[in-house]
Parts: sequence; C-alpha cells; structure tokens
Amino acid sequence: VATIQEVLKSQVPQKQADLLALKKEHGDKVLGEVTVDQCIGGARGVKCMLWETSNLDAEEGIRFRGHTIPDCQQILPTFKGPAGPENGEPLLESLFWLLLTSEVPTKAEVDGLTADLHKRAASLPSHVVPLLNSLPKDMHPMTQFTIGLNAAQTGSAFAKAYQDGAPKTEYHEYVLEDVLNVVAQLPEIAATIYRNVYFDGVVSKDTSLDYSGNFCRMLGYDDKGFDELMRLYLCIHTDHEGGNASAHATHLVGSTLSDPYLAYAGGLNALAGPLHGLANQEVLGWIQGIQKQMADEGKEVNAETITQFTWDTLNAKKVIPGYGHAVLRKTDPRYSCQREFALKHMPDDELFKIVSTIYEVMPGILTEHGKTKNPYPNVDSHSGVLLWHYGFTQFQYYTVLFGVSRAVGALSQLYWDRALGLPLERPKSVTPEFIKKFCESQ
Ligand code: CMX
Repeated sequence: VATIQEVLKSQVPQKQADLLALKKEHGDKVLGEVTVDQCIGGARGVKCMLWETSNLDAEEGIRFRGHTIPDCQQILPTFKGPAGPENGEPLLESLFWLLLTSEVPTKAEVDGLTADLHKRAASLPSHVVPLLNSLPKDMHPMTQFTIGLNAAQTGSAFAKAYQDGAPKTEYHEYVLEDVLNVVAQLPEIAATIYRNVYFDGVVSKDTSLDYSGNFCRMLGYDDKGFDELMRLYLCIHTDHEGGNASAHATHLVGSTLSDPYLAYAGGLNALAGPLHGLANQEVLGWIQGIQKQMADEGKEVNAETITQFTWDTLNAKKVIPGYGHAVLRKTDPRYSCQREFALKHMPDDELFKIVSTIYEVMPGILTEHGKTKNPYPNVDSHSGVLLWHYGFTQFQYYTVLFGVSRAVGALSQLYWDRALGLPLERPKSVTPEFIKKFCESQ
C-alpha cells in the first residue's frame, strides 16, 4: 500500500515540468483586466492566484480536484469501507488524500493515512496543552486556537530545515511533514479548548477510530450519528478555492516561507471574522435572537415573524449571517448537502424547521432589499443547527470546527505552493491619486 508521501514524491517532477511548460507557452497571455471598481472593491473576480486543489463555480459551487460534493459522497472511502452513501459519509482522510494527490484513494491507503495522523498527533509539543490550560475561559475559542497553533510551531520541521540551510528544492519535503503534523495536531488543540472552556478540561482519545471519530471522542461525544455528521462537516469545509480569506491568508503568509504552522495561524485569524467563518456562530445567535423576541412578544417563529425580524436586521444596517457570497450566485451545495443530512437524520427537529422556513423566505427578502448579489444561503447557514441537534450547543465554538477542517484544504495547497516553487506574493497597490491621474489621462 502506497503512502501519501510516496504518491506525492512520484508526482512532483511532472507537475513542476507542467507548470514550467505552461509558463513558457502562455506566460505572456492576458487572463483579464482589472477595473477601478475591482481595485477598490476587494479584488472580486480578479484572476491572479494559482490554486490546485479546488475550483469554485458561481452557479455550481465547489469541486474538489474536479469532484462535486455528491461525487465525493459516491467515490471516497467511508468509515465502513467502500465508497457509497449506504456506507455513510466520506472520511476526512479520503478527501485529504484527494486534495493533496488529486487521486481517489483506496480504503487501505486511507487507513494508512489515518494511522499516520494518529501517530503524528502524539508529537504535539508538551508545552501546548499547559499553555492552553492557562488561558482565560472567556477568551474567544478562535483566539485560543491560533495561540495553540502558534505555540505548536516549535515543532516545525520546515523552520528547522530552513535554519539548517536546506536547499529550496527540498523545502516541500519538510513542508509536507509540517502539513501532516498540523492536521494531525489540530484536533487535540481544538478539543482541549472545548473541554477547558465548557467542561472539565479532560480530553480522551480513541485511535481505533478515524480522524473525525477520534476528534468526536476528544470533544466528549460518543454517538455514531454525530460521528457521521462530523465526517461530512470536516469534508465540506476543507477547501473553497484560493481567494477566500482563510485560504488566501495561508497562501500569502506561506509565500514568505513562514512555515505551515505560522501560515495556517494567519488563515485561522482570517476565518475568525464574522464575514467569513465566524458567520456560523452568528447564524445561531441570530436565530436565538428571533426565538427570544418572539417568546417575549408571545408570538410564534414562522414565515411572517421571520420576515419581520429580517427587515429589522437589515434596517439596523446589519447583514443576515449565513446568506450571500462573494463568488456563489446560487444556493451553496455545502448548504444543500447539510440540508440533505438533516432531512435524513432529523426531519422533525424544531431548529431545522426554523432554518428551513428562513430558507423559504430569505431569498425573496434579500432580493427585494436589493443589495446583495447573492440572496441564497452559504455553508454557515446550516452547520450550527446540525451540531445543535446532537447537543453541541456552544455556538461561540463553532468556527473552531471550521478551522480544523479548513487546514486540510489550505495546507494541501501550501504543500504544492512549495513543491512548485511559487514565489512571494506581492501584488501592486496604487494610491487614490494614481487612480485619478491615470484615469483622467486615458
Ligand atoms: N445581508 C445583508 N446585506 C448583505 C448580505 C447579507 N447576507 N450579503 C451582502 N450584503 C450587502 C453587502 O454588505 C453589500 O452592502 P454595501 O453595498 O452596503 O457594502 C452589498 O450587499 C453587496 O455585497 P455583495 O457583493 O453581494 O457581497 P460581498 O462579496 O461584498 O460579500 C459576504 C460577501 C459573504 C461577505 C456577504 O454576503 C455577507 O456579509 N454575508 C453575511 C455573512 C456571511 O454569511 N459570511 C459567510 C460567508 C461564507 C464563509 O466565508 O464562511
């Protein structure tokens, strides 16, 4: 059975040659132009970043190495073994393999990767958990998460190799070590925070399980339904092409040859913003806001009262969390697959019914409001209600789960950034005076 290191090693020379050939043949072609609106408006739609692992289509949504989420549910190995929905959701390790190598792994290969990750988890530096234990319980879990990951950086193989003078042709070998170690170590950092902030601080493992199952035990959940949810959750949050803030931040920081620990800590800090990953916590807060107000007013939460509450939010100049997207123009397939999961496992859940009613009315309201380019729900609109169903109600923590998953996509790409020798990222900025003068001279 091949290891992921062996598969990647065999792929690198060809990929390097392909990229060189692409540059040589097409290096001077124009991919697009940049308007003043795009320059001022957060570079929406500007094609200026290479990303291997996934691609996002505005209508169709995400493809991981060319595979949609429903494809992945059909072809990737599951906990029970063979691929296929009757055997449950894909394993995170299966998707990790696909993102890194672009190949669909066998169950034996995935099991090998699971065992490797469990082994690597034990190498979390011994000062990290005591440091996390010393943090104030009211510090936001995402802040604790980046502190934990930054602290684990003392174990970086790449940082050490760089100091020891490794040649650039070998960087990616050390980066791969770090990428695997970070992914392996994040569950313990994340679970320690959860157990510290909300419970007794005790983290128990079960390495007879897969990555997600073991993570669930570490968080303190022992429920096969929740294990399956976590497998799906961790798969769908991994990657969303390169331009989103967490992936882009990881790529940018890594381009300075910061090691994968520091680079992904940058990504986590971006994920912690309410317009990005923190939206999953905001959604639950928003729903609770409706529930409280309606309870106070002796009213039901229904299409009519949700509509009123939505207008109140919009009129207060706030966004509706979980709706809208910088690229997508249709319902996010990551939303749809979570809805499928809910319809299958919890069709009568009260909170799910509220989320469904929101879905019925929100696109119409946002369209009438007339601002957002995409009135449909994104991934964060649905994830909380599923977690809540299994008793995971600490929604201030939800973005940490997103962060465990996003590491797999952002760091798979970071491996290829170094294997392909991609340079320092350094776009050109311009002053308002420049724009004015330039445009007036046209
Ligand atoms: N509610 C109210 N207004 C919204 C909105 C929403 N959900 N989504 C967009 N708008 C507004 C924008 O704030 C903007 O208003 P201004 O012109 O006053 O600045 C206008 O509509 C145009 O925005 P857009 O081009 O449609 O959206 P952007 O690409 O600028 O932003 C996003 C995308 C996701 C930040 C935005 O839709 C948003 O704030 N959504 C709510 C937060 C959210 O769910 N984020 C999670 C996204 C997924 C993820 O990364 O995890």
